[in-house]
Amino acid sequence: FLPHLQKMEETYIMIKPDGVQRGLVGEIISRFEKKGFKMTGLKLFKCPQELAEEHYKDLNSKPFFPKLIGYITSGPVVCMAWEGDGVVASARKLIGATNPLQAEPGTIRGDLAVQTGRNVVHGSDSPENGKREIALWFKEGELCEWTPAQAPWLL
Ligand code: RTP
Repeated sequence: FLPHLQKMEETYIMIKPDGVQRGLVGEIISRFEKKGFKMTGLKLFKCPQELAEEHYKDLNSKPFFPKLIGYITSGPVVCMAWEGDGVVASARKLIGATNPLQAEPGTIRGDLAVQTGRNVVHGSDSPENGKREIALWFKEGELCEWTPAQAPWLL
């Protein structure tokens, strides 16, 4: 068992087009940085229809699916990979409930969003989906392995 070679838990976080359009990119990234997680991938990206459909394939029978795909492909998104202890569940807490009306103040959606259909950010719902989504949205060579100089809890 070599703990330093164990891959940390990782999650895919995406700032949706409304977050980009409203100038919330810095604010949202800042919340994950301040929490103490490590960013390993970051890009601004115009999502093709097929990728949006693949990402949300579990929802493809829902009535809101076409609207959701239209929303996600309506403008650039910010794709991110983040790493850390319990990062999947913790990021979901920072993000808050799917419906911003139910999201607690202090969460990203609780503070910055109003409608479910414009809820500014996505976060993977399990470590397996974290891996799947990072592989889906990033190409090889786009992710960056690095060691923070002063954050021993990340090592
Ligand atoms: P996400 O995947 O974006 O992090 O959201 P989530 O897990 O909190 O919610 P999920 O149920 O997976 O839904 C994915 C996204 O679909 C949109 N949605 N619209 N009734 C509606 O109009 C409706 N329900 C869901 C939201 O953008 C939601 O985040």
